[in-house]
Amino acid sequence: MTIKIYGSLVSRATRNLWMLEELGVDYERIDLDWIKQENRSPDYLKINPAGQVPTLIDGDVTLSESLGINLYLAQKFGGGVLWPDDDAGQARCIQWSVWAAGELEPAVYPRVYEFVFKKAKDRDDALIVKLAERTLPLLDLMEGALSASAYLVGDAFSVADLNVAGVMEYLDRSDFDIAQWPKTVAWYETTYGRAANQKVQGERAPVAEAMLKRIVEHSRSEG
Ligand SMILES: N[C@@H](CCC(=O)N[C@@H](CS)C(=O)NCC(=O)O)C(=O)O
Repeated sequence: MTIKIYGSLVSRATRNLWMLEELGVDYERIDLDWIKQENRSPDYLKINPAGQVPTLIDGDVTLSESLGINLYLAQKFGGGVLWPDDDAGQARCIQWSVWAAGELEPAVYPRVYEFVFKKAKDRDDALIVKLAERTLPLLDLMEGALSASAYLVGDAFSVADLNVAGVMEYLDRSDFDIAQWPKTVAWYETTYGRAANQKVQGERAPVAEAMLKRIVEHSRSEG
């Protein structure tokens, strides 16, 4: 049965689309219109009670949380490649993914809110400074890890890299210059530039501007 991913190209579902492209696994993407509240329909709430995207359905497995979905996909389809064979490597993939969701995302996602969703005059400058202060030690940590090995878990690309880069993308989208962390810059360029992700980003680009404009106008009209 084909895997289903609920979520548009302008949502965290792109992290899962990237993973599915890496794995060469067939999937069907189902877009939900957030402005029309399709993510709050009774049918959708049955599969994701939080009313959020992405959600994955793979046979009788229904999962939410983009980075958790990627761990599942790597474990199921990426053995020896995106999912290391050894317990220690697998544990470190989980560690970096939990770090991306619990430490990195709270520091970098609110920047997107300030830079993409708000008008320049309405930005909260104090918050932007606070977020930058919170981000610096996280980038130092990554730089340290990437000074020891080419990728986050040893010398091969894994789900750890995909999950962390999928969150770091928010820095890219919110004017945050990472030049002072050269190993991280090189790693990000190689990782984010992978063909599988470029395919997803290539599909996203033509629809993103119009979709974001609509979302931003809606969120501004809601105050
Ligand atoms: N931690 C969740 C966050 C999911 C999330 O916030 N998704 C957004 C779209 S990217 C959403 O569904 N927003 C609609 C809402 O919260 O009502 C994940 O990584 O999957």
